[in-house]
Amino acid sequence: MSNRTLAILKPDCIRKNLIGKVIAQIQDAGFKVVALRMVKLTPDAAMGFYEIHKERPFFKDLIEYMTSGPCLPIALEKENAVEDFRKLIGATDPQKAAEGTIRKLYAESIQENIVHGSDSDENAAKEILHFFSRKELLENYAS
Ligand code: IDP
Ligand code: MG
Repeated sequence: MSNRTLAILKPDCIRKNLIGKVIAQIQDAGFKVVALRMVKLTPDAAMGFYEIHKERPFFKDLIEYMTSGPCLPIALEKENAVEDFRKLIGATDPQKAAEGTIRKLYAESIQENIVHGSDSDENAAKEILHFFSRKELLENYAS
């Protein structure tokens, strides 16, 4: 799945009514939507997803933020998906993000930064399966 990545439009993206604009920017950059769903994460689901950060000082706030409203996971496909998507979204801290990136354009703070993007092919594969079944990924791929 090295041509795939997982995006999540985070709760601030949904609250700010930016779903359309952000997905348009993603598609204009050449990504194909393979699967998409709106979900309200439970604390357990958010903690599982961000397990790697559980010792970090911002972990509790991150879980509160990610469970503060619905979010929208999207499985995306493109050659070099992981790296190209990280470029498209920009640095974690919007103040450090390059001009024109999604986080630079729309993010409020290092925490409320609009969008998630997988950081490696290995994590992309795991993260996609966190939200979408193999069956639906296969069906969507065939369509
Ligand atoms: P990434 O989303 O750019 O990969 P990570 O370091 O994996 O950044 O952090 C996961 C998420 O945790 C970030 O997107 C952001 O929402 C939040 N976060 C990261 N660093 C901080 C911080 O220093 N303060 C508050 N929240 C943070
Ligand atoms: Mg990360």
